[in-house]
Amino acid sequence: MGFSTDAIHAGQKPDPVTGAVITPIYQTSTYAQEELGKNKGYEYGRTHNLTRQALEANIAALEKGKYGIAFGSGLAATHALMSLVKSGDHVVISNNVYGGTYRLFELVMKDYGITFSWVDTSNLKNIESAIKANTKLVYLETPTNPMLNLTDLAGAAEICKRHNLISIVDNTFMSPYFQNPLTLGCEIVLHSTTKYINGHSDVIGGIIVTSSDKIHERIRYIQNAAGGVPSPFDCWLILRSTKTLAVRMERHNKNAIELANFLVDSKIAKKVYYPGLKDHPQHELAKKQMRGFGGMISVDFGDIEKAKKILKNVKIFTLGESLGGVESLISHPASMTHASVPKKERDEMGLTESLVRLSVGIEDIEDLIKDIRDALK
Ligand code: P1T
Repeated sequence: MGFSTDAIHAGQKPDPVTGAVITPIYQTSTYAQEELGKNKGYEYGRTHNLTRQALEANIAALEKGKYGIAFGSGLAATHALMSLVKSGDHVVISNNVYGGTYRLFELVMKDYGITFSWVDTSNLKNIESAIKANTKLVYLETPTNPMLNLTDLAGAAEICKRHNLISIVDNTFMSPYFQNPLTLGCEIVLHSTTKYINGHSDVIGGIIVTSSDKIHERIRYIQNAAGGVPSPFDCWLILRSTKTLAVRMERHNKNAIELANFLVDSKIAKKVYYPGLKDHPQHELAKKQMRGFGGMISVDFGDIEKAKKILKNVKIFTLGESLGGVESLISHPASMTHASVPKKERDEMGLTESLVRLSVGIEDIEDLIKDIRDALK
């Protein structure tokens, strides 16, 4: 099936009781059992929920995976993946990831005896040379938040297979519409469904997709044992949103390409980071492994005062955390999403105090360009 057909139909059948075309919100914590040991396969809401199952099957289909396992946030999903390692194990990870992922690993998981090597995974040699005897996972984010660095996923997957390591890809920035890491040989995909997948800035959620029976079994067990599940209503909202993911992503992509070109041509910024620009160091890789360039742009204004001015004066872009919604957002990674990352490490990757991140929404592009231009006047 094509992407949009799957987005609209996968995981969803008319409700057997009423024929309702839309999967109902099974807002229940428990299920009536017929007699001791006899039930309809549904016992307790943390373990089984039909709205959640529909969402999991839907996103699994979009990511070309066998299984989806949904969580109450992207970070809850990332935390569940940590059940694949134990004290003494080592993880190789992209040096630029979402600041909350950094915080979870460096400031929480390290206390459990897990060690991390933060390397620039855009150079595959750095992955290979960071691998140790106790390495178990390679955790990649591509494109990265907020520097938009890419990792060659087919190349990274090959290294992981050769060393018998599990490859994990945070695919939040691309959404399954523009990139499918499993088809490039990676083993696990993670999304903050809060972002493009839900796309309307009204839900916090996460999901893990894999085709490995063994990984699925373990993560499914953790989903129930630790219990970080999303609510049925949130599952329903996300399921409603995936139906329009393709049209939304096309528009995010189109608007972001235009805005990135405007930012370059108008010379109002010192540097524009966007994989769709020809001068992005991995533009060719972007064309190879992605089907679009996405809606995220980072802009270094080279001057904190100029960055502050734009953050304060924009009227259509909203100053706020998060990304991937239909409305445009603007943020200051150094003091917001990446405040937990030490300044030295931020500076090393170009995440300066004058860097501003744009989540380009699906409004009229003329209005978005005018908003940025007017904000600097
Ligand atoms: O916020 P949550 O649903 O828990 O997702 C965490 C997460 C994971 N991965 C990536 C790439 C992310 O960008 C995020 C969350 N990011 C933001 C809130 C942000 O503004 O960048």
